[in-house]
Amino acid sequence: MSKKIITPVSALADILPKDYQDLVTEGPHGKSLGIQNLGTFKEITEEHPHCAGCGVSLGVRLVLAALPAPEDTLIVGTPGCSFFALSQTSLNYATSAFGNQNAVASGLKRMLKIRYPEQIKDVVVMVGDGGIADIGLDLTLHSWFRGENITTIMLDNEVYGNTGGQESGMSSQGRVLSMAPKGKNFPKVPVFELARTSGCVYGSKVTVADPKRIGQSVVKAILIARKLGPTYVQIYTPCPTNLKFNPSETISIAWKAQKDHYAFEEFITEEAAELMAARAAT
Ligand SMILES: Cc1ncc(C[n+]2csc(CCOP(=O)(O)OP(=O)(O)O)c2C)c(N)n1
Ligand code: SF4
Ligand SMILES: [Mg+2]
Repeated sequence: MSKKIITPVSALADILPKDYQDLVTEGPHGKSLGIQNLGTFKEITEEHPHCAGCGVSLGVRLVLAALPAPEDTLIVGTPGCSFFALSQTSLNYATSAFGNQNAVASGLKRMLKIRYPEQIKDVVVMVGDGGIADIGLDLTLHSWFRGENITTIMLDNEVYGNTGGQESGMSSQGRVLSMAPKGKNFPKVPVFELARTSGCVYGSKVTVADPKRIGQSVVKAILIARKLGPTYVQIYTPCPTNLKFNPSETISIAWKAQKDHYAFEEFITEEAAELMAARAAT
């Protein structure tokens, strides 16, 4: 969505809602803003229908604030809680049948390269853990094997939040859930490790308790995907409703997870590291 597309014709300018006008004048489109500037600009997503304290909505907010070029970004989603916030943003957004997101994103990225040969269009998949680690795992892995220039972001709340608490491949072993009353009997699917061995040239594992690292990871992942190949960011976004904790504890739960099973991890190929170093030097 370029700034030109959202700018109203002068006849409509004063009858459009203030929120819309603010987006045109104070939004991040076409500006060099990031997570460090939150609070100083009109955000791409502000209202959402998520539960109080939802880690997924916080993850969505932080990722969107970090996008290096929101006006030239296409987000690809799939059913799941993130869908509700993403479909209400002032951003290009395409949805897919559950689990098909990386196949759809691959096609859209290829089409955008042909349609806009002189422009960079970032294609970013942003979906839940179930969408990637379960039903969409084959299509995700194959997009990585093929070396598609797309970024995949998992919002990992370790449960099927949207459908009432079924076990996900990313739920921790032993986790009891509304619809997994005996507890999960196998460990988290190692998607982060699979990303490393399946063709991703950059990967990062972070939590919503660390916005700065989310910002850095998202920027690196998108810039590297433009030039070199698939990248992956896995964000722990705990769900108070299904993991049954108080909504005010989301950040402290994520903080604790960082010291336990969700410590920060990052991998980067030599070529991608050189690309980032060259960019930092300019
Ligand atoms: C093909 C298909 N199977 C199942 C569903 C039902 N469904 C919608 S969302 C969802 C689970 C989403 O879980 P996750 O990806 O972890 O996202 P969350 O809601 O936790 O953010 C399921 C099973 C569907 N929409 N389409
Ligand atoms: S069910 Fe969980 S993930 Fe879904 S909106 Fe509510 S808190 Fe967020
Ligand atoms: Mg989930």
